[in-house]
Amino acid sequence: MNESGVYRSSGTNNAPLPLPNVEQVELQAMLDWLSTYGADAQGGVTRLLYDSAWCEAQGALAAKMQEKGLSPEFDQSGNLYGTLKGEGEGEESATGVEELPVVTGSHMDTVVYGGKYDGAYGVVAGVLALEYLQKHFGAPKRTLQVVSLCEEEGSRFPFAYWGSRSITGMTALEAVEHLKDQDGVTFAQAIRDAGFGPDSAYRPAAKNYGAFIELHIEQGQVLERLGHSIGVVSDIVGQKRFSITVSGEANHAGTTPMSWRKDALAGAAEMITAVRNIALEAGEPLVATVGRITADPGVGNVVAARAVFSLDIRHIRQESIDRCWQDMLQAFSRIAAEQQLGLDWEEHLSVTPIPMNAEMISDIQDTCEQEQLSYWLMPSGAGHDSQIFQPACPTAMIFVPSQDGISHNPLEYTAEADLMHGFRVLVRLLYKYGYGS
Ligand code: HGY
Ligand code: MN
Ligand code: MN
Repeated sequence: MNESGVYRSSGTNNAPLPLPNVEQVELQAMLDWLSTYGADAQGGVTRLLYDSAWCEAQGALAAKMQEKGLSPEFDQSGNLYGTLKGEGEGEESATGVEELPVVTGSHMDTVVYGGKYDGAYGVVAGVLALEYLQKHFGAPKRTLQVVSLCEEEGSRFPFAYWGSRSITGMTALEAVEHLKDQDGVTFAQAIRDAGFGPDSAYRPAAKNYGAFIELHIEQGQVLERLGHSIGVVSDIVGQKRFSITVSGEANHAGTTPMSWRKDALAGAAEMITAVRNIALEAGEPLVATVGRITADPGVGNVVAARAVFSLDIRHIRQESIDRCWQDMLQAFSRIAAEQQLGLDWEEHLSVTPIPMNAEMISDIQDTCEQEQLSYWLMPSGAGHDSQIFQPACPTAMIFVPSQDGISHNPLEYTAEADLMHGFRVLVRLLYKYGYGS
C-alpha cells in the first residue's frame, strides 16, 4: 500500500475534460451480459464464491478484459485484475514512493437471489472505463487497474470481504480454510476446486494499491428521494455479524405440556423479537437484522432441540454497535435462563465504521460539478470492500440511485441514465489520477 498514506491528486486544473462519444459506451449491455452468469429461478442473480456460476463469470470477464487489451490476471484468491499500464510505470514519484496503481472495481459475488447491479456495476464500469480511456487518451502516466473482487457478501461461507481482506493481508487463507458452506463443503475444498489457492499458478493476493475507487449502487432510497444523481460516500457503517445458537430438548409435540418444554425455537423467537425492540429503542441510524434461522430437527410434531439464527448489527459509531450487542446479549441470556435453554454465539465479522479519504471526496465533488451532476455527501448503510481498503490506501466510493431503494432482491434496478452518470464521474476521476490534468 501507498507508504505515504496520503493521496495526491494529480493537479488542480478543473477545466472540464471532453468525454468524446461517452454516450456510446455499452454499459447496460455488458451488465445484462454479466447477469446471465448465475441467473436464477427468481429472476435475480446468484453467484456464490467459487461456485460454477462464479467461475464461469470470472472466466468470461477475463476473456472480455483480454479482448479489450487489459491483460487479465488472477491472484490466488480468485480476484481478477485488468490493467492499463502507465507510461511512468516503476518511476519514483515526487514523494520518492513508486507510483502504485490506482485501482477501481467491486465484487463479483452476489447474495442468494440478488440483483444484477450490486458489485457487478462497479466491475463492469471499471472495465469499460479503462477501455474508454485507452481508446480516447492512450496510455496513462500512472497504471490504472480494475479488480473483480472474488467475494464480499459472505453468502456462501460465514465470512465476508474475503477478496479485499486477502489483498490487504487482513485475513490469511489459514484463518478461513476450515469454514463450511451449508452443504458441508469446506472453504479449502472450494478454493482448490475452483483452481485457486496456494497450489495454483497464480501470484499471491498483492497489496500494491496506490488508491481504490468503488462505484456502486446506493442500495437505499436517499438519492432517489432527494433527487440527486450521485452519492459521495462520507463514511461506511461498521457492523458485527453473529450466529446465535439456542439449545433446548427435542420432545413430543403432543404429549409434552407447554410448561415442561425446553423449546429452542420458541426461545429463539422471543430473542429475535428482542432484537427488533432493542434496535427500535436505540433509534436510527442503528439497524439490526435476523435474516436466517434454522431449527433442528425441523419437523412439525417435534419440539425444537436447537435453533440457530443470524444477527447483523450496524451503525456509523462503534460504541453504538457495542452497546447494542451488549443489550441484546443480556436479553438473550435472560430469555434462555427463564426457559432453561442453552445459549451460545459466534462472531463472524466485526468491521469498524470508517471515513473515506477526504481529498478523494473533494475530487469526486469537483468531478460532479464538472459533469453538472447534483451530488449528496452521505454515509453508506451497506458494507463495502472500500471499508477494508481505506485503512491501507486512500479510498473513496461513488453511489448512483437505486429505484425504490430496493437491493439484495431480483427487483434491484438503476436506470441506465443514472448508471452512465456514475460512469462519467468514474472516468473523469481515473483520468485525473492516471493522466494528470
Ligand atoms: O451486506 C452488505 O452491507 C453488503 O451488501 N455486503
Ligand atoms: Mn451486497
Ligand atoms: Mn455490494
